[in-house]
Amino acid sequence: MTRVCVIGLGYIGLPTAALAARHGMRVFGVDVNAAVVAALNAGRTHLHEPDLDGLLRRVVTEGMLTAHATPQPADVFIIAVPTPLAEGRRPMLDHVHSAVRALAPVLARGNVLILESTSPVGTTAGIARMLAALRPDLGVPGVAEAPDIALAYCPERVLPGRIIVELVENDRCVGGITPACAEAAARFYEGFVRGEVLRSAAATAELVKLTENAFRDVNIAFANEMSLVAEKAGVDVWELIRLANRHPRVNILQPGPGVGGHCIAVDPWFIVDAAPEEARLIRTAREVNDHKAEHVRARVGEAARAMPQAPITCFGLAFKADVDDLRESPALEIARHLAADFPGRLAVVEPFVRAAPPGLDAPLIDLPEALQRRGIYVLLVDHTAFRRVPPESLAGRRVIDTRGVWGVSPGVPPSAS
Ligand code: SAJ
Repeated sequence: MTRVCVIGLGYIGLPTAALAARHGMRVFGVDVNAAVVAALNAGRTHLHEPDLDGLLRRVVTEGMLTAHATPQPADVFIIAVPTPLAEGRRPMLDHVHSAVRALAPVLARGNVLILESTSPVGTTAGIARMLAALRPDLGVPGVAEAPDIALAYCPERVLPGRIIVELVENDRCVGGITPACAEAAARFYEGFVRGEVLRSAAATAELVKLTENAFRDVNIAFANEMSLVAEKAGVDVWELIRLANRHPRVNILQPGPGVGGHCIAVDPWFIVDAAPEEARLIRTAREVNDHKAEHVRARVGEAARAMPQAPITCFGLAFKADVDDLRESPALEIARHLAADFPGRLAVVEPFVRAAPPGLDAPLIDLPEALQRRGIYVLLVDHTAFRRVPPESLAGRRVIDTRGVWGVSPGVPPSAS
């Protein structure tokens, strides 16, 4: 039976561990957070993700998945730890490096080590050099002529909310330090992935991941920029995009209050950091998307000053529809600023959150209560519950709809909304 050790039990590591266990592998999950380890051993998860709960309970009960504080001997090691932005928008690789130091002592001949964390080009090659220093007794690919282990990079590309489905269905790109490394890592994924597993080099696979998210960021920036252009021209941006998209080779994404989440709002900076002169469009797209949140805040500010007694209600804090994830959320940032700019006037409705997050000085109310309020409505997240709000509940309110779900466009003059 293949033994797998997954280091980092977050949104990627935990579902991957559960799926591998479900496919007959003996999995050891490792996390530095003792609460995560304890919860997992009790069959519980700290994440909200469709289908994950039942899957976990099953593999934990069967004894196929156990959680640990430190790496355990295994055949395949997967590193799935966060790589956030550090000071100066530089990639922070400390968690990856700690994981490598933690697993190095238990690494053995014949093992496969796969990095899944989003990483700048050269990170996997850097791990090879680290391992060569930490384990001089092992032949490390890229360093030794006759490698004893395989080392590869394989980015995840799953969409939060669809993680379990996409882990199985999506194609994977596996980049090895050598072709033999790619082959060994690809065979592991072929144990549970129904999509195609494509072999490449480590540096290419690292850049593939960054490219995918930068591509999406640039495309969303185009939509956000057009929303500003349309607003200035007094044109309904949603109708504009709907009509432009009837062209057979045009497919514009949707504008919003900015771009959030721990991936798309972060990863393009890894490219800019490595190629600041070359990545001009990618940098500008990031700036356009960040600016959109400031624009929304300014626009709500204008309305709030024009209606000095009016209560303000923000609909949504999450970074996107129907998730509870607040990381890098432009909605949360906008709400925080509005609460500070207009003390005592703001209330927030976010069905996916139980208590107001730190730094948000405004009461969290439920949807029926929110719809009793008058004044200014700011739609920040296109949650399904908000889509179902009947038009009559909006009557007489000043509506600023950043997602186009209530049929009210920022391009339409205020009197019409
Ligand atoms: N957004 C818009 N307009 C759109 C689409 C998205 O404003 O038309 C906003 C969302 O509201 C959100 C942000 O962009 O704030 C990102 O949302 P998303 O649904 O585009 O992506 P994520 O962050 O949930 O997941 C992305 C995915 N990457 C791509 O689609 C290229 C996913 O496949 C990756 O696995 C994930 O990043 C990751 O982990 O890197």
